[in-house]
Formats: sequence, C-alpha cells, structure tokens
Amino acid sequence: FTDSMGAGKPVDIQERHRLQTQTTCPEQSDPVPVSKVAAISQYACQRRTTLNNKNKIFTDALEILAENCEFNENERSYVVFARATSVLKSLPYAISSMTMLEGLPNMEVQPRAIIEEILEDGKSSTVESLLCDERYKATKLFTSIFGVGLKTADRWYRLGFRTLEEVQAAKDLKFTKMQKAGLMYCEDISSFVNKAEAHAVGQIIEKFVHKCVPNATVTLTGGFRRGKEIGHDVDFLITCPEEGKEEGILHKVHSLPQGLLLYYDIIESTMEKNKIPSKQYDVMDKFQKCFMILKLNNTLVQNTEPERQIESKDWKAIRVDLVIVPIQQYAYALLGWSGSRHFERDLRRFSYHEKRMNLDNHVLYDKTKKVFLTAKTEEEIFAHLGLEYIEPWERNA
Ligand code: DCT
Ligand code: MG
Repeated sequence: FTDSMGAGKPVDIQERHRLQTQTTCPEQSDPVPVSKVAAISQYACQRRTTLNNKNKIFTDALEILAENCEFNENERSYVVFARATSVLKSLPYAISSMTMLEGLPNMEVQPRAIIEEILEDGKSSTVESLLCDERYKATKLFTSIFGVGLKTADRWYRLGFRTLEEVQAAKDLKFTKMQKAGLMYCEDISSFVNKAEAHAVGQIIEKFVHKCVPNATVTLTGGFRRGKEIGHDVDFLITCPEEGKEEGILHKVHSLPQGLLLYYDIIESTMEKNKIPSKQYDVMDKFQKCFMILKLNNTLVQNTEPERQIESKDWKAIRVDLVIVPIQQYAYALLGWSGSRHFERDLRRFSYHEKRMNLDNHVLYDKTKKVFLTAKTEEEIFAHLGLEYIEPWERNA
C-alpha cells in the first residue's frame, strides 16, 4: 500500500473519508476496495496536523509505547509507533471502529493491536502494565532531568536508584555541572513553561540581544511557535541582517541582569567556515548555542496563576535554548527548530526518498543537480521540495 502512495498528492482528508465510507464508486457499480481510494500521505510533511487531536485516547497510549522503544533503543519499533501516532493526530475525525483504519498509512500490526484493545476496553493493558514497570518509570523520571540522557538514566537504574531523592542523597554519584543544575531546579523545570512565561522570557532575551546588536532579531521557535500552550523549554533563534555581527552575542550572556542566569553552557559552532555549505548531511546542527536556566521573576509574568502568587518563592526556573544563526541559513534553521520532531524527521525522509535531496537545519542539497538550494523563507523551502506550504501550527505531527 505504501508503495502506491509514494510522493502522491494527498487527497483532502474529509473527501477521502467520504469516499471510504461510500460503498460504491460513482463511475463503477462495483464496490470500491478501500485500499484503492486515494490516500493520506505516509509523510507527516504532506499532512496538516493541528493541536486539535481527535484521537488523543489512542495517541497518548501509542506515544508511551514509542517512548519506551526509545528508552530501549529499539529504533524500528519506535518508528512504527511514532508514525501511527502521527497519522492519527492528523485525522479530522475520531476513530471509532477498526474498519476506519483501513486505507490509513503506517497502521502496522503493533499499533493496530493497541487501538483494538482501547476500542474494546477503553484502555490498553499493555500500556497500563508499562506505566507500572520499574524500569520505564525510572527512565522516564531520570531523563526528565536536564543533563541526564539515556546512558546516565540506565546507569542509575542499574545501581538500584528509583527516585530523585535517592539519587540526590547518593554519596558516591558524580554529577556533571549540567546535571547539578538540572537536579537543583528539577521541580520548576518539570512543571513546564506556559505561554505567558515564554513571552516574558522573550522580552528579557530581546532586550539583552538588542543591547549587544541593535538590529539583531529574536524569534520564538519550538513548540510555542506551533501554538502549544506549554513546553519543556523556550527556544529562540537569533540572527542579524549583517552577516557575522551575531557571532559575539552569546559570550555576553554573563552581562544579563544580576541573578537572572542560574546556569548556562555555550556550545561553540562546529561549522567549518571554508566548508559552508557542507555536503555532509547531519541530524544535529552545527550552530553556536546556549543552553540556559533563567530565574524568571513572577512579577514579569502576566496573569500568574493564583496558586503561584501565594507561593513563598517569587520566581521560577525556566529552561531556555538560544541558537545563533547566520542569515543565509536562517530559513532552514527556523524550519528545523520549529519542529515537531516527527514533522522534521518526515521532512528529511521525504526529501531524501522522494526528491533525492538532503535537508538539514542549514541547507538543502539537490543530489541530482548537485546544487545547494538557497531560501530566504520557509515557503521557499517547501516550494523547492514540491510540497504545499504547511503553517507552523499545522506541524504538530
Ligand atoms: N531540534 C533540532 N536540533 C536540535 C534540537 C532540537 O533541530 N539539536 C528541533 C526539533 C524540535 C525543535 O528543534 C525544538 O526542540 P524541543 O524544544 O525539544 O521540542 P519542542 O517541540 O519545542 O517541544 P517542547 O514544547 O517540549 O519544548
Ligand atoms: Mg521546545
């Protein structure tokens, strides 16, 4: 089925559903086999996925299973669960029977079984037992700490740790500077950032950046650009119309108002100046970045929730990422940092398999023509790929 889909133009989903539920084809008298009906694309970048998810009951369950596959480094199963989840998120209707899955792409045996269980019992026993699984619980908890990846989480688990209190009380554990900060502010950081807080952080960052370079621009990206109400961090791209002027900004972060910077780590750019653009295709980008934790004063946040106003602490620790981008690569960086992760993964997969092009956060390389395709806007990148433009709020795949 997926082969016949290729890069084919996706048909309007509601139209497709109408066709699918229709028993006979308008031109023929024979019933239409569902699999012959023009389909939803297998690629997230050819679907519009807003935050209005009609299949949350299924996608919440499938996302937990996908996450567990990531924890176990089972890439194949991760992809199976993640792709099925993403298709369900894009549907303008709720799935209410197994027959409604017919003709949908990426619905393999494993996700189907989960959906069937949920349709029958309202929940999945596989997911329920996973949520009680010691290893899953500990890995989820430990990797939620800033600076803790899978390797560290696994080591702590194998050492017998199950809670953060146990980790924090451990005498012989060594922590990186990042992990120390992550543990120190874990309560605030795991409570998520809301839109008002993201906006307040944006104002602080903008003021700081403009003091360094008056005509530099600061753009909110990540989940907040896709319209999300909450996020685990706030992501900003910083660029400047005059190439090169943006380079010194991050090294002035220590000049942020006294006490604001709880933690920062600058990652230097790994771009080799004489080799830009690079033909090498890389998942991680090469921009100069700063991962930080800011101390956001409650008074700077509009409409602070009432429970926060009566708290003894008048500030909250917020995770912020700053990315420094040269202007020529700005459109690619913006597209890459706007996410979602699954949308990005499918954009790259589509480029590679359907267009023989390599897309990353810096450039698009056409392997057939052996040229780099420049772009000033995200719209131009979609056009280079022969894709309909998808707005940021439709990229919640
Ligand atoms: N990204 C990237 N390269 C990285 C890290 C992230 O291209 N080295 C992309 C993927 C999504 C986007 O940037 C933002 O990343 P996150 O903050 O992890 O995701 P998010 O969608 O903003 O989710 P959240 O709302 O939880 O922050
Ligand atoms: Mg984010």
